[in-house]
Amino acid sequence: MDKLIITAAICGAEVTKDQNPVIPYTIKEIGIEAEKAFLAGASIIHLHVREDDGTPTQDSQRFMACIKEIKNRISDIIIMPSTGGAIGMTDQERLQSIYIEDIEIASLDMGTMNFGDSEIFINTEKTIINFAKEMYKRGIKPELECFDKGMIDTALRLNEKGIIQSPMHFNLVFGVRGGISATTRDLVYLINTLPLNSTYTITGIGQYEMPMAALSIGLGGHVRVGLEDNIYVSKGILAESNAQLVEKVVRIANEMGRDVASPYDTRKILGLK
Ligand code: KMH
Ligand code: ZN
Repeated sequence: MDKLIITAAICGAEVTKDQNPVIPYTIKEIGIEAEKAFLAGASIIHLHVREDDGTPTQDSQRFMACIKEIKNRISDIIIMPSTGGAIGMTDQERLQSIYIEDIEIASLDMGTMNFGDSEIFINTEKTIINFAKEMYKRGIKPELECFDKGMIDTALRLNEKGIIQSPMHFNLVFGVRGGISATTRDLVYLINTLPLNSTYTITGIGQYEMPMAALSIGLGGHVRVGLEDNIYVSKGILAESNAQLVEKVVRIANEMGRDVASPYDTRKILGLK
């Protein structure tokens, strides 16, 4: 098995300090959370950024400032900007996060879905193709965000057309209301539909974060955790930091005999430039 890549989704676009006061908003808070997550064992930071008041933004300047802050603290960490942004943002707005030098990998959302009780996360095929082409042009590997089986099928179809290149790297997300459920049955089902030469990371939302992580560690997949997906460290207890969630994954991996990947290992496993 490859070493375990741990991605920390430290900020997100939806969660707020009202829900958990340690959600980072400012450039400095984002830098500190990223550094602590790295020291705990994360090699990738999945990055959303905010204005100081918590408003989500895809502004290139703000992304650049946050990336600089993180890289000043840990020079070799891998930063994966979100191109999903927040619900309701335009495509043009969302793409700003990759109009920056030296981005190695970015998220690419593979379909439209209900997102929670009243929102729709819109990713038409035209949008996906446009984003994929832009990433290809810039030498950025897409992490294919799939919240359901049909989104994997879209990735496979665009791969056949040469719009998304092999080997593909997937993030399979379980437990968003509107997406696939967070069950062992569905996790095994989705993994079995992936091309053999692809890599995947698993994200479980809310209470499903650690159970899905443990399954992925055992099966040879990779893991994403962080406050974007889950604000609790255990039932009813708010996480004190992203690092606390990463530490939990490292403990599970240690118990299961899986080594954790450094940024160097991660670049090799994912074939990043
Ligand atoms: N904020 C969600 C609507 C991504 O980063 O690419 C979308 C999201 C996915 O977080
Ligand atoms: Zn995200």
